Amino acid sequence: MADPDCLFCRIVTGDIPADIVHETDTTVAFRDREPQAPVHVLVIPKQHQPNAAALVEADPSVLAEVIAAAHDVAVAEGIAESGYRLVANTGADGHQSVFHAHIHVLGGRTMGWPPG
Ligand code: DGP
Repeated sequence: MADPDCLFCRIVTGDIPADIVHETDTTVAFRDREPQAPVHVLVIPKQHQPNAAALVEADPSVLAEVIAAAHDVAVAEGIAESGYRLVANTGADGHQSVFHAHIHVLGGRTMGWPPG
C-alpha cells in the first residue's frame, strides 16, 4: 500500500514532518509547503495511488472520504461559507509534481478563472 520512495507516503508514516490539520482512518490533510492562497491544504489518501483517477479505480469510497475531509478542512479553516476550490492536478499538463493522489484545498481569497 505504501511506497517507501513516495514523499507523501513518508508524510503519512511520519518519516517526513508536515503541519497536519486533519486526519481520518483513510486520509491525512496537511498545509502545502508552497502556499498559493491564504488557505492551502493538501488532502491525501493514506493508501498510495498515483493520482485521483487511479484512486477511484482502486477504491472509490476513499476518494469520497478525501472530498469529505476536504470540506471538513474548509469548515475548520473558516472558508466553507466564503467558498473554496478543490484541485486534482493530474499528469504533466495538469502540473502534477507529486505522484501520490492529492486534492488541493485553496481559499481565503477570490480564485481567478480560467486557472493559469
Ligand atoms: P501537485 O503539483 O498538484 O503535484 O502538488 C504537489 C504539492 O505538494 C505542491 O503544491 C507542493 C507540495 N509539496 C511538495 N513537497 C512537499 C512537502 O514535503 N511538504 C509539504 N507540506 N508540501 C509539499
